[in-house]
Amino acid sequence: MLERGFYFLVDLIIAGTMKNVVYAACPHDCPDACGVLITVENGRATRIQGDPSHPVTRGFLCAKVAKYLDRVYSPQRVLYPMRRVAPKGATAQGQHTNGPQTTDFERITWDQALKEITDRFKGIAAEFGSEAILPYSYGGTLGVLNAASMDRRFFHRLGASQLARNICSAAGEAGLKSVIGAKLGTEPEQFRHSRYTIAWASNIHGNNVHLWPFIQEARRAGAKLVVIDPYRTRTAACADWYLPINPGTDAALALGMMHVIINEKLHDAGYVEQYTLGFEELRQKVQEYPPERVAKFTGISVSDIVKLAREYATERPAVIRLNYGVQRSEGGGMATRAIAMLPCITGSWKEVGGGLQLSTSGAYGLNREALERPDLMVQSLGRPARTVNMVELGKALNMLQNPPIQALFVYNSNPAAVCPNHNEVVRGLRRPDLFTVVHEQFFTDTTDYADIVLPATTFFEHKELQTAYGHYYLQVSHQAIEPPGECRSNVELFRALAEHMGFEDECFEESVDQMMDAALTSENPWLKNINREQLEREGHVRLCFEEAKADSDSALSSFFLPFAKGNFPTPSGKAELYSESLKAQDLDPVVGYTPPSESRNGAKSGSFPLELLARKADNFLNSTFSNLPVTQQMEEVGLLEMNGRDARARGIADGDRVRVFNRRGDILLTARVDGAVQPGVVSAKLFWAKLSADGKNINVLTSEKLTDLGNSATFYSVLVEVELAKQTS
Ligand SMILES: Nc1nc2c(c(=O)[nH]1)N[C@H]1C(S)=C(S)[C@@H](COP(=O)(O)OP(=O)(O)OC[C@H]3O[C@@H](n4cnc5c(=O)[nH]c(N)nc54)[C@H](O)[C@@H]3O)O[C@H]1N2
Ligand SMILES: Nc1nc2c(c(=O)[nH]1)N[C@H]1C(S)=C(S)[C@@H](COP(=O)(O)OP(=O)(O)OC[C@H]3O[C@@H](n4cnc5c(=O)[nH]c(N)nc54)[C@H](O)[C@@H]3O)O[C@H]1N2
Ligand SMILES: [Mo]
Repeated sequence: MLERGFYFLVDLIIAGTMKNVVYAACPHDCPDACGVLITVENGRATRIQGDPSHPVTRGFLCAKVAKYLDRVYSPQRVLYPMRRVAPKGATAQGQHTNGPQTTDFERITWDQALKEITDRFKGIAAEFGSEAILPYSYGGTLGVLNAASMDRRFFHRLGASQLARNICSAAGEAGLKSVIGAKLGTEPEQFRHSRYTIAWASNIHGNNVHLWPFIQEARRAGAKLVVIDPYRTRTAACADWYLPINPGTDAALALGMMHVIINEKLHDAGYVEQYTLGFEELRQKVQEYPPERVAKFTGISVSDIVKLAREYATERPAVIRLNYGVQRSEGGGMATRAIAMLPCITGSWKEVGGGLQLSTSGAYGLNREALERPDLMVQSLGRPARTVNMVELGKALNMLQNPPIQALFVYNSNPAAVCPNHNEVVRGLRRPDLFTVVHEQFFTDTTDYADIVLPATTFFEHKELQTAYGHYYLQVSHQAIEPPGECRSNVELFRALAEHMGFEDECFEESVDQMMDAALTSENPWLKNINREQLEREGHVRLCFEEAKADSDSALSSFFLPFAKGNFPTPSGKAELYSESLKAQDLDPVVGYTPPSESRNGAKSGSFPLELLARKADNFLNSTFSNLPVTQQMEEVGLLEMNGRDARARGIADGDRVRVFNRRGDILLTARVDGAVQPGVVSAKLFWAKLSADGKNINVLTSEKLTDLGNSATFYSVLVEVELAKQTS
């Protein structure tokens, strides 16, 4: 049944055509979480546009979502449950499955699929214990319900292994929270009031494009934009000042800046005194990082370090847009921690257009317990089920014992493309005794190893509640069209699986609306006056900050300044420049820079001389969108970008086929000598393995090594060598 809400902007009947506009919210893994308007004519979506009334979307969409009708109506979509009838992986002809016309699978009914899956699960649980079953999900949709609700209830009740969802942001989260206590930051609307913006590891044009108009507005009023990134992004190309930095050295740069700021007394002594803890320890620590030493690590000159520090501390208000690129590095937690200290010592949290944004997601405070029901967790071994880090999937599938993983249930993710150490992941996925289920919209790299593929809806086809990690609006996304074929949402899939398992708990019967109401029933004061009916009527609603801080200065009351008067939700209630909890973990309680072992400054620098940035593409979203012709047209794939000096030293010219390799694997790419990277750094983009010329993916080169804080992935601490590819006739 179509679960439409009440929010139709237009409802027209023109010459027998039923036309309406439905409010929805883009659920893809992006900070912008756009409000979108979908025009539906006679049951078919005919147009998508950004909602002009959404204060951050402001009427435009990114290039990929603007073409979303091509995704929804793609002939490549998975439409029916399918069962594997050919061996896993490449078929005999070396062909991979990339469409419903596959001969690798046969169509089955939903009932057959659900029965087969639950029979296998029951058998595995009886023989090995239910911990032998591993769910695997990440950011396919960030919709509140379809990302984490019925699925979690199901796996808790089943007693499956738990998944540490650390592939993206865990190091940054740990670093940020160690200083300011929460994932809160400057709202995008305030960037227009900034006089000095640092985009630090932040490819705003590519990954966060709805922030860009605010920055441009500020620049038209005279503000300066500085970009710190080892890759010359489109954002860097547009900046007033671009500082290429050696990968993984950001903690050193931030410490060097603080060296200048503190020693030149450019910090805000009043703010520091009232609202921070450990300034004296920090003052001592930064003495180890004079600009002369920092310049050697970072590749940024002494004069530039000094200038950056002085400008940042004196041009007011100054804001930092920090993004997650900085924490995909072995020392990423400490790097985030060091950068997060900057606005705390300059006191820029006090100012409209000041502060820092890494994420805003901590503001929502939805009732996750009600959604996920951790209380249902079956403790078959007298303790909570073990936790497997999703970054270490290769290790888990190949080496984990007691019990070994016997079943893998993938949804909202494409691990055969996005996981580090791809060769090991694929080795595990090929195991004949592993039972793999994949719930997907498309036949991805991962479905090539699935025993059962199940068809998933897109956000056009289900109702959802949507938060954001780059702004402070909550949205309801309405269902615009009927699901094609037999697609089911994640919520409906896990509801059906629970029924087939014989789980009788009432929560498996809750409707989507009931779950939304439960999510909104929370202690969080910022949600106090927001209910589903309002969201359904209005589409997007700003969190209620004004109400919660009625005592603050009236001039500031329309802006959200979470730390203007301290109020850091840390153990001490202050910004922690010194952290007892880091000390308890045997980590530097202040902050420090440790060169990544896989870097030119690091212990393994001799073995492979070049640092690889295994980056995201501006026109894909991780591996999503990389299979659609309409988005492929916008993105050149299969390139290794390198500096002229490194190319010449290896006899490589622009356009040559090159082999990029390290101990973990190798991949063939085409050299592009374009000035995007400095000497010593090379860069390549994430893409589906099976669509690449050699069937490989850049993650053959990345490692399962974890970050210093948060046990996150280290996609940007990778050493490689490059050589001309041997000619094959
Ligand atoms: N178009 C598009 N948008 C996306 C995504 C996508 O794939 N494509 N991905 C989404 C996801 S999953 C996320 S998590 C968000 C946030 O994603 P981000 O973390 O912002 O994205 P990245 O591209 O990983 O990193 C940002 C920038 O950091 C740079 N960088 C890499 N290493 C270093 C370093 O050591 N120091 C510094 N200073 N910079 C470094 C990279 O070159 C890159 O330009 O974006 C989301 N938005
Ligand atoms: N080399 C390298 N690797 C990386 C990164 C990098 O920068 N470089 N970035 C890392 C980061 S930051 C992240 S967040 C991860 C992302 O890892 P993933 O979250 O796995 O990201 P995607 O590649 O976008 O795959 C999501 C899949 O979910 C599917 N999907 C979408 N909506 C739904 C739905 O409603 N239901 C179901 N069942 N499926 C759905 C999509 O079709 C898509 O195939 O990748 C990481 N991997
Ligand atoms: Mo991510």
